[in-house]
Amino acid sequence: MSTKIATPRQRFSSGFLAGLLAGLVASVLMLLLSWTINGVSLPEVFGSTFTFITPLPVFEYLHRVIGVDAKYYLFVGIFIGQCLVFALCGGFCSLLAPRLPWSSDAQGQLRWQVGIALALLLWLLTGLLLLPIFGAGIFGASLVIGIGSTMFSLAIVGLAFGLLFIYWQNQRARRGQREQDETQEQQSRRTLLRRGLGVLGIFAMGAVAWRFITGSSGSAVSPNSAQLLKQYQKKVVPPPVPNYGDITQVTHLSSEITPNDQYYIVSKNLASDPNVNSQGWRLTVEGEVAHPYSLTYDELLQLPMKQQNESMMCISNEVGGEYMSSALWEGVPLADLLAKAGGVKDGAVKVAMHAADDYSDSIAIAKALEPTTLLAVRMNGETLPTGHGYPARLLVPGIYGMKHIKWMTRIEVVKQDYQGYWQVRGWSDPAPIHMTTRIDTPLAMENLRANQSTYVAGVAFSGNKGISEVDISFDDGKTWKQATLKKPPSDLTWVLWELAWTPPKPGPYTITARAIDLEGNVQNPTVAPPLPDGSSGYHTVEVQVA
Ligand SMILES: Nc1nc2c(c(=O)[nH]1)N[C@H]1C(S)=C(S)[C@@H](COP(=O)(O)O)O[C@H]1N2
Ligand SMILES: [Mo]
Repeated sequence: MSTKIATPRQRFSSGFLAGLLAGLVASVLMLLLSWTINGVSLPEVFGSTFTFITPLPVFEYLHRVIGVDAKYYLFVGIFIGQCLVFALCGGFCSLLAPRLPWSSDAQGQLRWQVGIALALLLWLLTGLLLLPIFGAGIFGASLVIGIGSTMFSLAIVGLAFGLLFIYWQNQRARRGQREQDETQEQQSRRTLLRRGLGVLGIFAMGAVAWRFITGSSGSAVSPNSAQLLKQYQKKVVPPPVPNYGDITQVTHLSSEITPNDQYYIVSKNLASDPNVNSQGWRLTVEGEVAHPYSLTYDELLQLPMKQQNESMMCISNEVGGEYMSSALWEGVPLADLLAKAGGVKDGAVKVAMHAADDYSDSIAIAKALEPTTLLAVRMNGETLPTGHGYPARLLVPGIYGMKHIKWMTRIEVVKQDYQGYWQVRGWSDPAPIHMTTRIDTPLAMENLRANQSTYVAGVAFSGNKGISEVDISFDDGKTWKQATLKKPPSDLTWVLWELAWTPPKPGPYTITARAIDLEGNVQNPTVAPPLPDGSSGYHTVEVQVA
């Protein structure tokens, strides 16, 4: 049976399968190009639009159910969708190509020129229609990677798809000719379909497994918030004097400084964070400044540096969650970079920051000029790692991680409001950190023994207001016991705390923790989800005492 005498339906489905396979290879190639040579990654472009148009309540629901890992599901969904679109292209090509007089050779095999024509068509459609519709401009003109890189990488991906498609389509047609037998043909088609779906399935399972491996640790917020709220006193005047002392570095208690390879990582990017080459990198300072300028990496490194201990927390961190870490940073004060431009002009209201992954955000001028707002180039004594924003990332103590822009390329002083990547998707713009206390040990559902001493320990973090007190309750907030604090390296970091505890009698216990900052503000017991302003409430851990 040749493709010539196959029914339209057979032609379509055989083209669909060849297209699915070629599309899978082309899509993987697209990711590889984006990782290696800054090629365009269509899943990023589509994903960014998807999160932009998703109504806030839907986003909020998905975020609550799936958490920060939602982006991996989104990526797998888009990736599979993209493969299916390639498959449809293959199907229609097989259906329509035989109508073109030049498309097949004497044996009824599709010529490779058809693959090139298909690639050209897809290239034009993507560059002139799809990318502009998805907000990336003609051939990615408004992406940081730019037109050239987008045109080039799309062309390679398109050609790979077109030629592989022709190859597999003809191979199938040839096999079909040999086999003649209709049932065998269908069997082989089914096998191919199974293989194709199998590969996609493995991808999907990989993503799901990923989620469970990296897993959310099952954080809990106090179930008795009503009672906690009733007796909540917002501010303690004067603020408590910190109860500093020696603490035991018990198992599971976070370390004061998080090693670079254990520091949490969050980015909007679905599959590929930018890999910036410092050689061609420039940092531009422009907008409402007297003298706009740009710096090379080496010039940036020559500027006076400041060391700063600071912890960070992601705005999507649940109370008790893992998206919180601490480091010793080194960088140039943003105020110095602005001063070098002759200062900001009158009427300027914000400093917007742009990054190599088309991420952007802004901070108020006053915040930009604070001495602790830095452009960091080193982390824990090492060159800033790629995942944390090499060559340079912003630090803005007191504000959620969202505004700690990584892979910085451009500082733009603006005289009108500026809403960043997550703000146009519904997240807070001022985004001040909500004070939080995490119980690191005991672990949830851990079995303890009555009359045997143990430790309750963890970290408390206020952003930039330090911690003056941490209190622990074993009776849902009726009474509190003061924990010992380890004197922190700065007021911008989390504070390690510890309380020795001997459970008096067997039974279930709920441990609740709260903190007070150096100004006397007490941690808010009101339970709130991360979206839109960041989570609040008290972390609780339930244990069994035997
Ligand atoms: N360029 C860029 N910067 C970014 C992001 C991003 O997606 N792109 N994500 C932000 C968010 S939401 C957080 S919480 C922090 C995380 O920084 P880390 O990965 O170094 O911990 O980076 C911020 N800076
Ligand atoms: Mo974040």
